Amino acid sequence: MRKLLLAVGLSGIALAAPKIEVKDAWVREVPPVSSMSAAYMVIENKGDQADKLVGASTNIAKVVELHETVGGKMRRIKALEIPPGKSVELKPGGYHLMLINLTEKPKEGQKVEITLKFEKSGDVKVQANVKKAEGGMHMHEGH
Ligand SMILES: [Cu+2]
Repeated sequence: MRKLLLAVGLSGIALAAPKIEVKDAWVREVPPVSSMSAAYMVIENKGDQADKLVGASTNIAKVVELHETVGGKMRRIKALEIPPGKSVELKPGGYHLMLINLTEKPKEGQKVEITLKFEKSGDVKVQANVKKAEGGMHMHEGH
């Protein structure tokens, strides 16, 4: 009986895992005077266990923060949960990655490398296309 329980327990651990896939990643083109930009994407968890986005880095900015926009204002969040079987969209007016202290200004047509850090899945690298976005964003609120 004890052996059976152990086997069931182990297979349960082996099966429950997040499976992260990222698509449609893009970075906002910004005017040369801007020191900040933002990155957006769709993060899908095809696994059967939740994961959390806990941080990110990029080759064009010194600091990347996770932000959410609430009532037109941005605020920093520590982590973004990606539930199993669900997609979480990072988009203008919602969740986004804030690229702070740009070392290079993203230009339309360029590709930017972003490394996402997940609590369970570890590092996930994505290539983001730089695009022009319509409308302004409240770049400096909350900073
Ligand atoms: Cu922000």
